[in-house]
Amino acid sequence: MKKILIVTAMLGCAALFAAPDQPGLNRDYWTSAQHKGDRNAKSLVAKKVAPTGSDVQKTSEAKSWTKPEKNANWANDYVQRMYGFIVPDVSGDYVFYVAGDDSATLFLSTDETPAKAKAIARTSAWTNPKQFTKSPSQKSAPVKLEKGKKYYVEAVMFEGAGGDNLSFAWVVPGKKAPEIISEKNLKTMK
Ligand SMILES: [Ca+2]
Ligand SMILES: [Ca+2]
Repeated sequence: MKKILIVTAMLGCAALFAAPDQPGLNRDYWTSAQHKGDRNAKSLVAKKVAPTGSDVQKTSEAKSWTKPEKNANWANDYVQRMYGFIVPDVSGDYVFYVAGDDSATLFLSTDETPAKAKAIARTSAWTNPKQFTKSPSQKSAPVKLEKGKKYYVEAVMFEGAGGDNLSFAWVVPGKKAPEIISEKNLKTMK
């Protein structure tokens, strides 16, 4: 019982305080006061523009930074990214999908090095939350992953107005449908 309480307390903290190797992904977001018209999260990181806020997301589906029960439509004119590591349970070929509004891109590295990450899927047109099949570009080519190995992953998006959301998914070897990646296969970077 005590152990359960401690684990619950740790997961509670993970939602508020980032630390390396916790279940989930880091998330940074920039509202208009910070991004000042630069709608590219990669560019904001390169320029070391401090995010408006940072937190930890439990899965590969981003939630509102003010209302964690909401998976969409929580603000206008902002940029965000989710990043960290995926750790597969089984070795084999994985296919990834990304969805977002207004647009989103998914990057994956060949190991835990962020610098080796390459864009593997993107959508330039808005999608509904977890709508992974609106355009073919949202789907990656098959990627060979080894079980237990850490791979740096990063999903970026920007929102102008109207609806907004961000998520990515994988199809694990032997399955057909894209699944949101759960916290057991995700690790924070910081
Ligand atoms: Ca919006
Ligand atoms: Ca939008």
